[in-house]
Amino acid sequence: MTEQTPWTREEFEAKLRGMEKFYHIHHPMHTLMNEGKLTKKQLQGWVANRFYYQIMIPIKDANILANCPDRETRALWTQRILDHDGHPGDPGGIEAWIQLGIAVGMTREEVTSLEHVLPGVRFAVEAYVNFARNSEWHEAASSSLTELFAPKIHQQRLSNWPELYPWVEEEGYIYFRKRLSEARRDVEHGLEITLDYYKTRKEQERMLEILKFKLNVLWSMADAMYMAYINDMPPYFNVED
Ligand code: AHQ
Repeated sequence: MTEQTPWTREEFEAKLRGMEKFYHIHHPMHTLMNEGKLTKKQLQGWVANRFYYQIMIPIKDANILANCPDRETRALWTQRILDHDGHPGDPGGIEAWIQLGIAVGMTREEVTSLEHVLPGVRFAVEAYVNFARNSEWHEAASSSLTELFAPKIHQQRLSNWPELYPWVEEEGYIYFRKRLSEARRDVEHGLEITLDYYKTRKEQERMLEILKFKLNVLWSMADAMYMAYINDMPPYFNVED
């Protein structure tokens, strides 16, 4: 069978952006959230579970750094870890997410204890970290490109929550504001790595599979939260103590 012609850079980027329909902004967990239909408890559950994703992002990125021999790439990629872990002058995204937890009515300890993290969320996040740990660094780096679609979901929260969830304290918005610009910068770098690396059509198709894997990670996290907090069916809900 003859090798199919590779997509041009523009066609390849359009194929990647065409995956937006699988993004978790379309998951009922997020559509209910964006319609103001979550209770305080359900929103707290989402924040507490997403905290596990947030604290594992720097671990994921450190694995990419460990696998990446290219100094220039590492120098840029290191910024992602600083953005989350913080550095002098910026307490970082993980601290901002704890502020979000407090802003929705939890204590710092309730968030950082990970007591609310659901098995399905833990498994999905760990699948992402293990993918980064065990993959060739370009493939791991390009799996972050679900963030092509992230600015819209951050903007949605910033625009809609104040009216939908007026009880959320102002500090809760720090993370989403911070992430708006960081995600755009990260996507620029991630896209450049991706469009440069996958040359043949087969490699380009492989990248679409990698992006679908990461979209599945985000969708599965939302599935676990929907079961527990919307269907009121947390793990083992029907098992007698
Ligand atoms: O807050 C998010 C974040 O820091 C990251 C890092 C990036 C990655 O390396 O995979 N992806 C990501 C995402 C964040 N927020 C999610 C959201 O819905 O708030 C979106 C998520 C992503 O699109 O991958």
